[in-house]
Amino acid sequence: TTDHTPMWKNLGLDIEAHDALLSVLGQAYGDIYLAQENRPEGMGYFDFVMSEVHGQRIQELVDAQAAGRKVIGCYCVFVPEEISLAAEAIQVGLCSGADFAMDEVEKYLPRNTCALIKSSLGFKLAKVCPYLECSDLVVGENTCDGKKKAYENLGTLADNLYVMDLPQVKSDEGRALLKAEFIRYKEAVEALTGNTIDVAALKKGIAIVNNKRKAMARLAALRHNPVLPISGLDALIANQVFFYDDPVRFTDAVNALCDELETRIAEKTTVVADGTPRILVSGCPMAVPNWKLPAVIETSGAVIVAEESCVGERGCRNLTDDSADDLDGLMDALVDRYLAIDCAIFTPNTERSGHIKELAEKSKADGVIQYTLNFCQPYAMEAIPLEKELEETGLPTLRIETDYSQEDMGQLKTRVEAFVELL
Ligand code: BJ8
Repeated sequence: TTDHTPMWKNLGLDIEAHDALLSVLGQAYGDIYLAQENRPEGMGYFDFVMSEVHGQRIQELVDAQAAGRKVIGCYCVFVPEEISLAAEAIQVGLCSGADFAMDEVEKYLPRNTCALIKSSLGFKLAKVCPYLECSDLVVGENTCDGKKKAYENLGTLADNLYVMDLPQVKSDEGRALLKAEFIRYKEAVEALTGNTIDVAALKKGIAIVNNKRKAMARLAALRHNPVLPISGLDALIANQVFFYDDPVRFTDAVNALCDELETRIAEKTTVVADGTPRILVSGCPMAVPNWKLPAVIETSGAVIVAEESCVGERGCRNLTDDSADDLDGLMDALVDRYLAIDCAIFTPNTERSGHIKELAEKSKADGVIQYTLNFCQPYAMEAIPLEKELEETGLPTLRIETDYSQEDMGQLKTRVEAFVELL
């Protein structure tokens, strides 16, 4: 294997801290992922990508930059990859799924900030994220209060932060704001890359991202089958890799995995015993390497069949209509597609409960686990009325609030096991 240390040094990473992060990550991946039995062979691709997450993929980004392309890092599924691709830029997710440098972070952010936000700042302060360090532009967005205020801090640490404003209400005015912001983003990406986005380029960007989302929809649908051909943990990895792999190569790998899953279903090859309770997980995004709750669920006698999450259905649902023949029409289509995202930062956010019920029905879920990061008000606030509504339709629901620490593992396991017993 190649020694990537010189590249990491060039990016300004703290090599010692970064080595520590990689070793924890590798250990956890082995314990949680590689320890599973009867995995589809197609997961080999994702295992490889994960093993090279800070290696080969970063080398590709650095090589692309040497050839004149730009890299854009982002934290939210509202940042339209179609526009980035249309200007030949590469868009990557900045994952924020592990605690790092928490003492340092608490010099900038209050202790009662959600783990995702703390993590994003921790990776910056500790200089351990090569994606963040190699990004030419980092895009923050005005979503929840925690994120938008934390970007003010991030802006003092990074000189390449761009903040996208987002509506909070899906009114005509909200739509106009999103459109204006997408146009401003398009212009910023054009200025960054020196490439002008024309109709053909935007159509190409839309096609690449639509194909990626179609492949994810295919994977999601295969998990609805009573013969379950893949674990929730493995599907989660595909959903996480979605954010930073090359989009075309990723789409091919997901489609190849789906071909195999179709064969598995035909041959009745399943990853779980008959009658294993099927769980839908709903709520906050699970960024790499946040595998804590899924690992608890899948070692407690249940299996995850769907994620109502931005790392999952909420992020992938809906394609962009590419039928318009002018830029304005295509931008409108993008705005329509993104404005349909049912993130809890919107008020009201009435579509979400319908989406959860529909997903529960399609995936034949026996119960819903609502996952909220501690101190995440938008999702915690929605969880209470959602629980009532879901239980009224006969869907048992468990509300979990947790963070990235391992301290509550025992307690989580006890609660999840008790819930699974009931199903
Ligand atoms: S579109 S869900 S990716 S904003 S968990 S930081 S909400 S306090 S992540 Fe999100 Fe975009 Fe919405 Fe999706 Fe705040 Fe809650 Fe933390 Fe959160």
